[in-house]
Amino acid sequence: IRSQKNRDDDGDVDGFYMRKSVELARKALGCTSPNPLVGCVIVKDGQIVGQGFHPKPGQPHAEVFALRDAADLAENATAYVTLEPCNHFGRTPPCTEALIKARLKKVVVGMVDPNPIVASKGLDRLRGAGIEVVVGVEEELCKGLNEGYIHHMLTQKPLLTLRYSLSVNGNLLDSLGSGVTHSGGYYSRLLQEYDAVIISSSLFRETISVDSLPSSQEPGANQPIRFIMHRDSGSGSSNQIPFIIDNVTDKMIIFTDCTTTPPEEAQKGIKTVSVDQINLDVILDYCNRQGLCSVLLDMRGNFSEYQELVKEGIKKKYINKFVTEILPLWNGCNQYDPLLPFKNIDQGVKLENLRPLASAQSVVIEGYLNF
Ligand code: AOF
Ligand code: ZN
Repeated sequence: IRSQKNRDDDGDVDGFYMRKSVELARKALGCTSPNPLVGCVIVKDGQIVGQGFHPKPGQPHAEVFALRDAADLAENATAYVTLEPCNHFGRTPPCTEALIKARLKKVVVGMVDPNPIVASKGLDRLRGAGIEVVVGVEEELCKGLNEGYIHHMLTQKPLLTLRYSLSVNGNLLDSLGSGVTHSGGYYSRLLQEYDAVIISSSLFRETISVDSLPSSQEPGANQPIRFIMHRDSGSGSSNQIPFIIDNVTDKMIIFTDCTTTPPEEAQKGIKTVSVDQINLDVILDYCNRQGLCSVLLDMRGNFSEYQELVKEGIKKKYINKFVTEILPLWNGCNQYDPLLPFKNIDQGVKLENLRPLASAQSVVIEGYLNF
């Protein structure tokens, strides 16, 4: 009776506990970068006796929290971990040694760690110590936890996602409206997952305040760094950033191609990066130097503001993921310019692994490119 309580109806015991571990891992959503989200449960005689997740860099790994929770009950138990246990001394000691010391009988792993200093060495170490190891349980779910981390580990580049919202008649929306940005909504949860978000300064009128920046509404959310691109208007009248900034936040950086940056007092402590030309090479290079694993290109308002970045992103294969949100709105004829007309369907760039999601507010299509 006891063991039946902790399994799905179809008897998929390993899948059941791995999904529990994924749920635990998600508790630290937005807090672990550049480290991955990792969850772990320890199961003995059909009962969960220990649980843990990795809360943030520098803190112990998921397995360590779960082992502490299980204490002596870990002996002869099975551990379910969403990511291969590490076998190296980083900021924390190796989890493999902790699992061996606690005398686990079996370790079930969601996915191999793409980190080259781990990459199956953790599995080998456990097997070498006589522990039974199973790999690849709920692998897709576990990979979905850490798209940015995996992509960054394998390519040394951040995952770049292009996001935008359309009316049903194919017009790009500028403001999303509170019906879409609310807590628990797709946009709010998406923002929480990214290390940085790129937007154009044209989104703001005269003042940028912390409140007007893209922000996740999830309770206690760790906000992404906001990259604001500000292009020289070319009018020649001013070469300064023409907006006032209220409420300084360290989670905001202005990229500008204005020939002169404003005096320091006008910047009000906001970090400004002056570049010859605003492009993805510059932005992604900056991300790499900061160790950022994921960036959201949040395309809103006037498509022409983003056109060059999108063109560059597709041509140089920098854009890895598309998130297209369609709102149940028809915006009246001639009010907005539609996106560029699609002339030849065979010449389109094809997305893969499509994931359609629907809610009462919108329909979202996630798809991958160069991933
Ligand atoms: C695990 N469980 O919960 C995490 C793992 O600097 P450190 O010591 O935190 O090491 C970071 C690396 O450890 C990270 O890149 C990844 O390979 C692994 N993270 N491993 O078994 C965890 N967070
Ligand atoms: Zn570890």
